[in-house]
Amino acid sequence: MKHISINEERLLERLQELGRTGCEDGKRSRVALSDADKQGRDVVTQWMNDAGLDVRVDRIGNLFGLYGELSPEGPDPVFIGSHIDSVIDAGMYDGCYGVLSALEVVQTLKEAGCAPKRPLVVAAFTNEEGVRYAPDMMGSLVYAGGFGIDEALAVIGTDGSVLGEELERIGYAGPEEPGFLKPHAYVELHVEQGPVLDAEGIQIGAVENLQGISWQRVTIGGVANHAGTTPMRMRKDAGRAAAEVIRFVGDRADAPGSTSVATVGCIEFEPNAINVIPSRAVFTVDLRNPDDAKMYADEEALAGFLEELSRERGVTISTERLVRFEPVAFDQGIVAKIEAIAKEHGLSVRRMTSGAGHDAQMMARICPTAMIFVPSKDGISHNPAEFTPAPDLIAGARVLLDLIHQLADEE
Ligand code: HGY
Ligand code: MN
Ligand code: MN
Repeated sequence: MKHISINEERLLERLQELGRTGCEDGKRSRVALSDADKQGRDVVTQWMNDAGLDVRVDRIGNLFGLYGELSPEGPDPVFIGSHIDSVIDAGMYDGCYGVLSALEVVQTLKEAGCAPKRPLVVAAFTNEEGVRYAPDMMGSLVYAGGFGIDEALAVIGTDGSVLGEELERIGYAGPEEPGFLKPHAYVELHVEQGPVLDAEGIQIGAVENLQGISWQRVTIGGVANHAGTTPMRMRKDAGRAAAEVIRFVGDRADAPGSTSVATVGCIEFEPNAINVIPSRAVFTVDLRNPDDAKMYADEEALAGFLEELSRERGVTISTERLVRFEPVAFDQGIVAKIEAIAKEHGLSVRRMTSGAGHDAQMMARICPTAMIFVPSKDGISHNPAEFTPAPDLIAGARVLLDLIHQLADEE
């Protein structure tokens, strides 16, 4: 392929600029469908327009920048994407790096006058994080047909808002039907968000699979009582029972030989007063494993523990399933291409599993899919200290450029 290279400064500057949206009191929270998310969406839409792409929005708010001739009888497009919504107090690379690198690659090919056989689509999917509205990876899940659009629009957020109303409010309730374009392939470039590449000093991850994700909300009902007068044997302490669950899931994941991970990320007590024994505890459990049977065994073990705890502590316990995504294997052909291209660039590369969920997990349901990782310093992510050095960012985008050029010229 004639020598084409990305505009490195433009990519790095856009990352910084997008990273400045959604910042308040020194914290970056571009939570799905918030004003901050709108701010980020408006900036990316502008850059897609500046690049001369045909900007489309679908009914769940997925944002697409199209390049090339799209027609029903023509070749299916190659999708390149990720997300720009973030967790609370987030870093600036998670998702944004993938969307902006996708835009950079397509803009570079367009500016070089390349007219690949296949059209190209830059995608920024709605609500990948699932922090405000479960499930996570929602926009790509709807796009892939795994979640009905009407059901998604009716989802109630952790703040009591209705997803569809918020989408209207920020002006991103688009006309296109989710799935309106059938992808020939989907590629997602992302920071690893884990410690593997950084610890091993490897520049590129050729991601061949992604672990399963199980999210549930647990509600424990106890009895409010005086923290001073109530004898320990008479207490029905929902807070103490919640603490035992947190300990249980952590110890099980920590057990020798375990390949599971687990955490309780959100918890609320009622009445939440220093001198009142909690009458209620509501919290979330996030369990993950690359092997579905092992994730299932973890879920069953937790269910058994909750039953026993309820009897022992005299509390009521109920659970609500929020998400269960099975592990996903990516397309070996694309993974091999990623490896080969990285080596051509003189980059160190290794195959690996993704510990985090990604839109690629959903797109793999409808087309050949794979991911490219670049290192996360000290493996930190979902944290403002998230960092990837510029040379690594550029290396990943260069691999993406060559991969997309190959995929876009496939028969
Ligand atoms: O939860 C995840 O792994 C992703 O960041 N949504
Ligand atoms: Mn992400
Ligand atoms: Mn994330």
